Amino acid sequence: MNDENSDFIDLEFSQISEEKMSENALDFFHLMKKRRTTRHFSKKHVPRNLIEMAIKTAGTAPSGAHLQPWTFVAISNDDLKMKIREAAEEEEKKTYSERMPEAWAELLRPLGTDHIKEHITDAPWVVVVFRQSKRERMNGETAPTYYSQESCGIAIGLFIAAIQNMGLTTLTHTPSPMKFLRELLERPEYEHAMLLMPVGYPAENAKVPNLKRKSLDEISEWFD
Ligand code: IYR
Repeated sequence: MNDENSDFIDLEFSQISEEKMSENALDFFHLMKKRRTTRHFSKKHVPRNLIEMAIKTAGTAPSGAHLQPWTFVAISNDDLKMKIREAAEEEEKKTYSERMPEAWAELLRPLGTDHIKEHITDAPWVVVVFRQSKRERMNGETAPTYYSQESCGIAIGLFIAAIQNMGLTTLTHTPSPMKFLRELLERPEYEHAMLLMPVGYPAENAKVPNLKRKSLDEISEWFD
């Protein structure tokens, strides 16, 4: 702790009762339990400051060596959203019709996904998350980042929770391959698009597949 390179400050922490913890835990669980992935978005306007808050929340995520290896690109421009949609649909058309093996396709059929991506142009915002695989050292050399997949995955989880908490909805869309996003959004070669998330209100008659989530028993093992 007294290393000369370190700069430590006191942790901000306010203790709450276990009763309050249980109440908070239950409230948050109920909030997140209601989160669903719909592909049907309304075109209703969403102010930029809400997207900024979701990105700021995502930016609180822990990251490997605190490198914060993420760039969130937020797009509300209609022309750009249309270009992204066209490029995504072109790739996805090939994925769905030629590249996807049957073992994969059989799982997607009940989810009703296909290569048509209206959500990219319907939603007022599209947020694309880029993972930085490299960084610049103080001396100007290029060096790797560490655990960038894990770090970005955690940040995306916080982004999704922030969107749910503010009363909006988002969809985790993975147009594949995603290289076109780096080109369209003019990101450097060491940034890799990870996920495209339309954000907005659900359409009035938005539908979701009738899915069941695994129970606690099914997803956990305990050594009490
Ligand atoms: N990338 C495609 C296909 C797709 C893949 C999985 I795994 C999904 O859970 C849903 C879709 C797409 O985004 O449509």
